[in-house]
Amino acid sequence: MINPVLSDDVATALADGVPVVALESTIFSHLGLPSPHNRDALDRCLTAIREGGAVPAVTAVLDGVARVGLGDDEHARILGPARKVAERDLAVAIAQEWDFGATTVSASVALSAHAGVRVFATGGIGGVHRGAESTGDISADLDAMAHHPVITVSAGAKAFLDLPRTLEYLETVGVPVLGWRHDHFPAFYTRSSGVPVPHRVETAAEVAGVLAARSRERSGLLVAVPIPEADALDAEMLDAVVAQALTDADEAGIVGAAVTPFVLGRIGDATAGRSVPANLALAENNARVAAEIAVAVAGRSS
Ligand code: PSU
Ligand code: MN
Repeated sequence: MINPVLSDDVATALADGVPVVALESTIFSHLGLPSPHNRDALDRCLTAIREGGAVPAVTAVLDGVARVGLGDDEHARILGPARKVAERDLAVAIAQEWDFGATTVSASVALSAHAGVRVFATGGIGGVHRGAESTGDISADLDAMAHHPVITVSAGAKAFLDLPRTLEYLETVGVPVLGWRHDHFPAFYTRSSGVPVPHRVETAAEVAGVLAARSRERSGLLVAVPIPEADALDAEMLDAVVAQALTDADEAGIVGAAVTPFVLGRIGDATAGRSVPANLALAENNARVAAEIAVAVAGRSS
């Protein structure tokens, strides 16, 4: 079985009951954000977690080793080109000794669980894609949340997924979805998708309480945090851009993994580059909320 290597500071924190927040590496690699914004995003997330009183734990596969927590000198290694690693790919990345496998949400949640880390922050999760009724494209992120006892903190799901179906799927697999001081599932760049969240929470202590009281020992939960008001993009404009980009992608025969960068590129063009600062702001905000939750979780178990 997989046995991730922990950095010294993460191992010490876990042993001492000090709060830890895991981060994925895909969003900070070239798969997620362009340079130099990716470095900025990573610095801001690490700082937000530390200022919140928790120890950050970046997950990745480096030189064929699954890692939870990197040394400061190693963080630069996740800022470049990468091979995407979902949970099922972890085993392959290890067996084939990949230089750098960038962990997605599913891989990060799995590694967090194996390391004993209870809280994980990201930008947006993967989910049920529009048209999944014919393509079957449903992100492994959803199943990972159902099968590992980790709290995922995100600003909803990727901008162009089928959000109602994503929430239906999470209901089916038994993942509680908690709106952070908000009644609607956020839509990444915008605060509300219009789809109600099943439950709303106001405090980190409530989130820790839900984790403690869940009925399946090996299941996690999702905390949906809307992007800060000042950083949100215009919802109507975004809807139109995404719809057009998906049509264009379809007509150009762009499918699978190539769709995300194509659509994100279009959103960047249409917002005159404002989508990248929005992405950074929401990731940092999620890291801050995750640290608060990690402090509450650690407080409960001490
Ligand atoms: N959200 C984004 N951009 C991304 C991702 C999410 O706006 O690049 C990444 C995350 O790492 C997430 C992954 O876990 O995409 C989901 O990929 P897939 O749909 O292939 O499961
Ligand atoms: Mn997919």
